[in-house]
Amino acid sequence: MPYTTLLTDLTDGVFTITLNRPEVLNAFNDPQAEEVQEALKKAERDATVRCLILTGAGKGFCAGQDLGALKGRSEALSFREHLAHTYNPIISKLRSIEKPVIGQINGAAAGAGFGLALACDMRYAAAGAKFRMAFSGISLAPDSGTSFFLPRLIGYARAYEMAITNNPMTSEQALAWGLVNGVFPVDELASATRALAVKLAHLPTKAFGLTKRAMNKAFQLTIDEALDYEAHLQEIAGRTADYREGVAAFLDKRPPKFEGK
Ligand code: T3D
Repeated sequence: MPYTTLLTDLTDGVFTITLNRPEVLNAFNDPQAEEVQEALKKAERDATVRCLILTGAGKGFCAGQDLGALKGRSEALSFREHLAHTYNPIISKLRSIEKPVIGQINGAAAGAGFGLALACDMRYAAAGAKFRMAFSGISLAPDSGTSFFLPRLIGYARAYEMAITNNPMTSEQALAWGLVNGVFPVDELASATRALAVKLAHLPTKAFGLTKRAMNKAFQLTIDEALDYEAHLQEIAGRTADYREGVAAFLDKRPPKFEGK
């Protein structure tokens, strides 16, 4: 079935998911949340996908929950259940998919849309893009992983201030605070992100996946546990075809040809 809320493209090993509800800055309704889950599962299963880009159509990245779509929502609907069926599986999948995921932040990222951006492995933003927690603006608490990622990225005091003042952060501030990896003029963002993604898609995908697994896990471990876990993952990485190719290419003094396995 074609997607109704997304555009997707797979070229040169890069799977691009574009949220496509530009009239509401790509805010999420339930179909969009379901389709993002489906697209991520497809990208995870497809071995020809070796890097992902997540972006938005039009001038916004994603404004979080579509507040207009709440009109018909039953008072009895549990927020917990709604999150369990919409944003939580998306955020979990973005962290567990063992391929690099690049957030191409073309415009405003707010609420669950901010969470989406934060769950990516790297973020490149357009000059003029802004980031806003948004939850306290409608008297909600943080969700979509924002309380997990934001203090880790910019420190507790800045994260808490951002959450309770609801002040937007510019992409320049985000760069200075390490929230994004780079900022580009708006008309250069897509080509710069794509160039990086294509490059990554031709490098050792399995090792990149294990690197993500190691760094995800390291948040919960002591140094000795982390050393042991690294050794466990190296056992896996050291048995890949790409490892053998990497060493052979180095010794032959030629560029390696990585197949992602
Ligand atoms: O289970 C649950 O439901 C709980 C889950 C919650 C998850 C959440 O995400 S809660 C947070 C929801 N999001 C927000 O509260 C964000 C509200 N929007 C904003 O703060 C700002 O609009 C932005 C920072 C995103 C962008 O600001 P700006 O100045 O660039 O644009 P704007 O003029 O405010 O908005 C442009 C249009 O998008 C405007 O419509 P119009 O007037 O042109 O027809 C605006 O109403 C619309 N829009 C923006 N955000 C949303 C939205 N429409 C629906 N839902 C939105 N979230």
